[in-house]
Amino acid sequence: MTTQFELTEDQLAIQDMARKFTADAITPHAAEWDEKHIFPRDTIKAAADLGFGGIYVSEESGGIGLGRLESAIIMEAMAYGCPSTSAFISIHNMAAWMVDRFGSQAVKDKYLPDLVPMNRMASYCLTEAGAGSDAASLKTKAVKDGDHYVVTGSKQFISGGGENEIYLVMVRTGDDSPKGISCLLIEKDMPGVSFGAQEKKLGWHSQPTAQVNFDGVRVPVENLVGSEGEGFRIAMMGLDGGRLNIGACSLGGAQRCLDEAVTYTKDRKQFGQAIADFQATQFTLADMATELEAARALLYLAAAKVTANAPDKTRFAAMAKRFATDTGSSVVDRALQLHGGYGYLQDYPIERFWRDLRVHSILEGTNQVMRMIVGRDMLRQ
Ligand code: FAD
Ligand code: 2MC
Repeated sequence: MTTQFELTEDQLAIQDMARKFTADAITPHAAEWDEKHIFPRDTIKAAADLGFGGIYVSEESGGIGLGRLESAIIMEAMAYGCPSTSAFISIHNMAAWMVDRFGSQAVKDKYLPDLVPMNRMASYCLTEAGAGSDAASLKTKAVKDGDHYVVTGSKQFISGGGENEIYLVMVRTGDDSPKGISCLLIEKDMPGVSFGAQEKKLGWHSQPTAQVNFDGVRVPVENLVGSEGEGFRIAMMGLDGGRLNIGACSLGGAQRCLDEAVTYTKDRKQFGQAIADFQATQFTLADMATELEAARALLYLAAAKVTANAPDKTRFAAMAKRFATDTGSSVVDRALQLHGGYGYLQDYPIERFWRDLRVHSILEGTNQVMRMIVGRDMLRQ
């Protein structure tokens, strides 16, 4: 009974590789990326050299064909150094998987050889100014004209916007229902594509976020991913995995802050003793560790369900995203408190993790939407 709750030797080896990569290539630089708003393209490319640009892209398509638990383990490990960079790689993986899983052979042949090694990087474009949580109300229009779609509209808050070369865009090809939505692959250089200014954000400074605009962009019909009308389902299936990864990024960031808090409280002395010797500190650390382990257990279970295509995978992915991101932020907040005033300074990494993790409760579906998904599913049965 116990072994099913432990990582296999292969999973431990993947975790070890991701941890080593993080310690060497991410952790030493993350504070500077954050402070100077540096987008670390070379480091991201180095992650792709390990296969992390196509973690759950099939081996036939050049990916490393792993499952969602392995992906969560990798994202968690990289987030220990920089949640923002790890989450950026996660979004690329979500888009690359959608191309592999739903794209025609022609689309796969054309794009995956560059997407998997991250020679070209991909964004996922669902949100619009008027369509956030109610994503199915999106208005970006694609009208067929011969062997092209003509796309007009605007996508809001796009991670990688302006930098990435490939945009997986949910567009309206039919009626106003979710079944009127399709998924199109649009290239940065296609005439009519433009970008808004880079958003100024609380966190996630190592990656760009911008509006993406389409003004009569002519997109070849062969760039349709899936069939016409299938776009919303494809977008939601992508998010089942994306939400796991975002939750995993919160776990990794929170684990880092918990480890920092243990070290700091053993070292810092007040009232003639280490603050770790106060029972209040020990109880706080104990709660942080307990809650983090519980969130990790749920997230790994949800990841296994998404890999297995279990009937309740969407419910579990939503539960895990909600719980891991809320727990992660709460753990980081308590780590900051245990650092006292120093936790508020950029001299220590905690405030960066506090800022980076905050958005995980909002994006890839707010945590209220996660509750909506779980609640609806419970009441449906
Ligand atoms: P709204 O939907 O307007 O929500 C506002 C508030 O109302 C929230 O608290 C919400 O939970 C609540 N609310 C809404 N409806 C309900 C309801 N029915 N019941 C209860 N409460 C409700 N999107 C992309 O497509 N691609 C990206 O790459 C991407 N990257 C992002 C990066 C960043 C840094 C950020 C901040 C956002 C990004 N997003 C991206 C957009 C993100 O997914 C949306 O911000 C999110 O889905 C919420 O939409 P909204 O901001 O319009 O908020
Ligand atoms: N897998 C497969 N199909 C799904 C699905 C899933 N996970 N979720 C929904 N569907 C199907 C659903 O079955 C239905 O099809 P059918 O009518 O054939 O049964 C169709 O999609 C419509 O679903 P709903 O009726 O549930 O649609 P509704 O509009 O009521 O609500 C909701 C959907 C609220 C769950 C969705 O709009 C949502 O997730 N909103 C949050 C938006 C979001 O997550 N944005 C993230 C943007 S990306 C980002 O932030 C990044 C950083 C990249």
